[in-house]
Amino acid sequence: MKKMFLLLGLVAVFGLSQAVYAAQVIKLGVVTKPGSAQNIVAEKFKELVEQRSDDAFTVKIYHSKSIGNETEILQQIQMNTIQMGVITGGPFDTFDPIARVINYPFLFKNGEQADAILDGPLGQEILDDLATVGFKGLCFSENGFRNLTNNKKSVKTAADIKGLKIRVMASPLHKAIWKALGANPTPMPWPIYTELEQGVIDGQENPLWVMEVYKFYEIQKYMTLTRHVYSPHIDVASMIWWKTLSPKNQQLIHQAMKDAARFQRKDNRDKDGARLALLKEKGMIIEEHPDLDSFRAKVADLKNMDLFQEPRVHALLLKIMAATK
Ligand code: EAX
Repeated sequence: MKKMFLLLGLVAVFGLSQAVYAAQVIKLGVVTKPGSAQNIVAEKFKELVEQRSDDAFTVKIYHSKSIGNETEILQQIQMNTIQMGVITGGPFDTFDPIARVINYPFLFKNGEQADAILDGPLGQEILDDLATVGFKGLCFSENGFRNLTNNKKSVKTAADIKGLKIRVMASPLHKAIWKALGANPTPMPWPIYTELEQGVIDGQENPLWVMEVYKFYEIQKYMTLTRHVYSPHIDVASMIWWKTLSPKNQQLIHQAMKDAARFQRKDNRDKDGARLALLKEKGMIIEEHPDLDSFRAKVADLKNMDLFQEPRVHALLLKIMAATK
């Protein structure tokens, strides 16, 4: 009899602990590897959500292309196969054209200006619009200002770009930018080390952290600080999943992602000086003061292209342009 009670007791305690401690798992996807900008956001988010929810939520981070490229991750978020993602702005283009507005060349002068717009009502218009394609847009973290690297020659003016085979993200806008600049743009999903190493492409463009974390200094000789596009990540959740959460949990998750984004943007910017020094030390030949006016002139007409003709997309672009003048 005594044994029986003990057994029942154990079952009760075990059962109870299961009920109390069965955390809801949030699957979050990033395409990049640990140390990358996206992963820093994801890891900070995980830490904050688990801590603030007393482990009611557990965040499982899928990284390093373990669940596909960025377009494929977004498709899985739409279907709620995974719940969240920290995804570079570029690939959102093909889901919702409003997203391409933030990737417009030479739009933001610096990170602080980008923060002011993206954290304000204009950024909110983009986040809200993503609901039409199945995403809850939470906030923006950053990849950063993108710079050109290549293995053929030192690029000082836009004329030097002519004929270079440059890998671009899966984004019609990015393709149009490099076509306008005179390159031969080749869309290709991340990562691209092998293609650069084998010379399938001459160059690529990304923020400084990428050259360090992905060791592009081993395979790309020249870099030009073009800063041609400020590249945010859009931090999103599956709308299907979002609607199942209580308002309290929505608030907890939203705030944790905003805090993670703020943490990461600062972290990324703080490290850029040291990165430039490191890339020089590793032997990259860096053009720090290219003739950016020559770049601006070649992309000046993009806003009149078909890509921006949808009225709401065009209107938002003009509003952001006016606000960043
Ligand atoms: O963060 O595809 C790209 O060029 C992105 O910037 C990449 O995810 C690195």
